[in-house]
Amino acid sequence: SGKRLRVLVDMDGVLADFEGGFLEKYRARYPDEPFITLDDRRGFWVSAQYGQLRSDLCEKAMSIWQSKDFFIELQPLPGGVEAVKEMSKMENTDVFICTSPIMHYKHCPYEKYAWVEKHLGHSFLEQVILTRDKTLITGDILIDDKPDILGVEPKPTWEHILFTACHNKHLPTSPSQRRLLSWSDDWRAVLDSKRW
Ligand code: DGP
Repeated sequence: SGKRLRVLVDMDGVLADFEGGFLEKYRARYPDEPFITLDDRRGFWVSAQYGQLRSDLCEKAMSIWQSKDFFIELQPLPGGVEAVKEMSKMENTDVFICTSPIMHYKHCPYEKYAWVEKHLGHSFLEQVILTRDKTLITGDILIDDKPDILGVEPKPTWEHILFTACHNKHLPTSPSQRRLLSWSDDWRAVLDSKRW
């Protein structure tokens, strides 16, 4: 009862397999260059870790997600599309996909909309929020794999639920930080904990 619950769901690393798609295309394009297995990924920024491996690999990494068809061809992560469809049908629940496009804008924003249309349907385009600053968006919950979500608003309205990914699974979680280990984890309980 009372007001509606507003859930913000990140796209890359939560609904779409950015890390898996990146590694596959990086290895196909640069078969003779070293790479970082998903098990060895540390830190949110892929290009930073590749740059530490060898400085010129930073740009090579960036060339992958700046390429046409990178974002549209990302595979859905297990259970994500189903979970979003289910929560959007729940009573008193509004779901938005809240995603930050890369600044190389030639393909990414278009392909993010196309991905949502392909996997969630045309009408779900109403629920897409593209923003580089998620602190400006009001909501009760933000499900996101980025450990530090910062912006101009010092006190965002949402509670950040850290979605486990290869790059954040080893991070010690502060006692106040809640996690979703995957879409098999109890996301319904997380939503229910915020209802009133
Ligand atoms: P979001 O998951 O909504 O916070 O969006 C972050 C985007 O940045 C997502 O498309 C993944 C991408 N990304 C990952 N690593 C790097 C990186 O090293 N550099 C840049 N520019 N983007 C990255």
